[in-house]
Amino acid sequence: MHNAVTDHTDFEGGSDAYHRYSGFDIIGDIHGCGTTLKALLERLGYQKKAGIYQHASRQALFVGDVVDRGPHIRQALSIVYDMVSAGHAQMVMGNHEYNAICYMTPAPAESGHTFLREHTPHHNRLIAETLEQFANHREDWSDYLQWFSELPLFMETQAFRVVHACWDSDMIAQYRERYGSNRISLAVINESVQKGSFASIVTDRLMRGTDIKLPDKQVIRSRDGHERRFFRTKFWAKKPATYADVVFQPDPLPDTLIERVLTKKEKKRLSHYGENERPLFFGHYWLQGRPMPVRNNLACLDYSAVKYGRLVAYRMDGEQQLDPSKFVWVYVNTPEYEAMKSATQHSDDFYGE
Ligand SMILES: [Mn+2]
Repeated sequence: MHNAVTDHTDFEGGSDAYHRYSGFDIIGDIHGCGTTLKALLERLGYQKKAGIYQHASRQALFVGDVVDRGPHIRQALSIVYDMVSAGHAQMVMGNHEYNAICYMTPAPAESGHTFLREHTPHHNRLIAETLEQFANHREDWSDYLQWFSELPLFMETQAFRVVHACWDSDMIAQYRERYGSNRISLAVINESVQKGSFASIVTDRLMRGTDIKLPDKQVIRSRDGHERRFFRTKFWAKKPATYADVVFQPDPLPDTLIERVLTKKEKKRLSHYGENERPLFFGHYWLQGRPMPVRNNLACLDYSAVKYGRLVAYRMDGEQQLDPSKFVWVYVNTPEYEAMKSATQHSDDFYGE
């Protein structure tokens, strides 16, 4: 049997991947939802053999952001890491893995900083659960950091592409030319903390996407209480004219801004992924509701698992028009719902006797 994936020879994850696998399951942001990850892998037909989840004919591709926020970060990391090590999965870096390295790495003495990512109250809060859960597993944590520091930033086959937040063809071409690889490295990370450097621009674009600064020093407060001076934007809008044409985030813009006309300078900040390009899979954007393609060739797989949303996968077999029926997901229930469910089950058992 031939299909678009198995026929191609330029898979960046290693030349044997396309021979061994007839399809790929691309999985969204996990953020420490380790139990839900197990449930999703099982639903996708992966089985644990010799302690490692695997599928006879498919490979899992993770879009990054395995760490931070959730209750089972170590479990999630160990599942993903073991799968990647054994060749049953690959992963691109998310901004949370990148932040973790920078947070943990001492800054050069002459920089005037202590760490590559400053330990501000906001940054401390974002990584708190990860550090807490690794408090008694420091060696494991430093092994994972070492692994993060060499992850791919982007991946492509001739049939599809994967990146954490935004595919920018020009920047990716430049990245390959400059660093000769699709992977990050400590050298790139050290360069990336220097404002204005190519490494800082490209890591920010690929792992955080594009955004626009709110005019007149305005601030919006997001649902989780953060004050934001920027809003996240689409990287696929065709000839956008107003803020409404580009906004892409769970928090709506205030009515006073939504119809605001984009300036030339703001348009320059945007990026454009064409309608005829091969399908692209990404995470990052905290979507809600029923998973579906953003467009025929675009699928965001982040459906806010750690905020009691869904952990989502897309089963990719090389099709060039994404199929809404190929999303698979597992709900993350609130503790209250779980308690209610087990109470119901208990009474069912009781009446069944
Ligand atoms: Mn994320």
